[in-house]
Amino acid sequence: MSYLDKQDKKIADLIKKEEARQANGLEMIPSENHSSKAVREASGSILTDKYSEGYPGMRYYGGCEFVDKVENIARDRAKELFGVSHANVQPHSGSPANQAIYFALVDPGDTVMGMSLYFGGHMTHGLKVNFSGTYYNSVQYTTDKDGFMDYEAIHALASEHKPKMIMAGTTAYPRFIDWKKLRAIADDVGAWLVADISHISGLVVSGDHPSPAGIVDVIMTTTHKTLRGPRGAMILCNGNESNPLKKPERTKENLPSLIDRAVIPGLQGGPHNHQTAAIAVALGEALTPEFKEYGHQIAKNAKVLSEELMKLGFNLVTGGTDNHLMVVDMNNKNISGKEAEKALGLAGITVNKNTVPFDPRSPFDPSGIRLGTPALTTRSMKEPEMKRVAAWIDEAVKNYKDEKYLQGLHAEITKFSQDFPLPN
Ligand code: DSN
Repeated sequence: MSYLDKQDKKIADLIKKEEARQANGLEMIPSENHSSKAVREASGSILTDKYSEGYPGMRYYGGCEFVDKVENIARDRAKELFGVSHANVQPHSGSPANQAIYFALVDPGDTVMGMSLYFGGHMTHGLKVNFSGTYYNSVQYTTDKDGFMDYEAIHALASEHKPKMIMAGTTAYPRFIDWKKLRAIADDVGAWLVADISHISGLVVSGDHPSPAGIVDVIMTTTHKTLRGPRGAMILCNGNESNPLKKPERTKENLPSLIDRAVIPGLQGGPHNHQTAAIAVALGEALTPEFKEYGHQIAKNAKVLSEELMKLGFNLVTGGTDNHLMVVDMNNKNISGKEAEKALGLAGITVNKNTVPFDPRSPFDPSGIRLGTPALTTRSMKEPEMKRVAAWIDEAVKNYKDEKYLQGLHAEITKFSQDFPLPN
């Protein structure tokens, strides 16, 4: 019996139930994954008890000799993995990391540009109700009618509005992002170019998505999606060695200092040292040849799953995928995204409802669903399993009103899942 079982049975039981839910079903939300036991051990370690505001060697607290080493290892591994000269591993998660980037590069009231959430962007890329659309003059680009990024339209919009920063990145876009085209647009209008690669960073590491390193000014990634670490985020850039003690000019050479000062004291207090340690462990895993294989398999699985779904008559936005995810327009199946999410959930397949480009429905009850392969690939599923998963999705959607049928499907999926246990 664990300490938690003895002390707080209510919470212990809920954690066990969540573990069983994950183990007995198929996690297909493309931003989710299953971290290793080593990552979770570091995340649940005694480092959670330590304060260390500042950076290694420059802390406002005593007793930081070990957490300094942990943070330096995380930073070095991040730099090696992404081929940059500077890494800040302290942002508590993706939204604060993006907030720090705004704080570093632009001022309230400045014009910023990003992809609309409803076309596959993120809230922090300029959504009106988010800080990014409230305190900045946000201009949003969409996709073309087929769901592809339209670089000519983005260029035209940038030329019209002259943003000071372009926040490029996606959460529900199934195709490669052309960093060089975005660089040319940013250069033409004199904007900073930021790549939010939270979704695809694992694929960037494995070479299955072009890397923005050396092309964009700043890279941000969360650490818990395809990168398969703990919840957290990193900001990566090139430039002179960081001097977080001095307020720098906004130049490319000063990016490391600008970012570090924006994270603390600009935005956050103490870093989460347990999280930093777990990030270091995950980055260590990502540096192995096995992780490259993992990234390749995520992409292969997504390709097969998307082809199978299309054979079954599903309408995929952009007609397929280049990465780990797909957005499925359910309109031709006469079921809404919300209904599909619920039916698939009852069958043990977890996905999320999602808008499709130019969605006639509301974001709370949109036309589509978003699904991906990172978590299933972690459980060692390969192409044959993707074919079975596609067939189950089809059956669940066809029988979405029949709860008994969906429960039967869940039992079948639970049996199948036992051959693909969660890591460790
Ligand atoms: N919430 C994340 C996602 O699901 O894509 C983005 O931050």
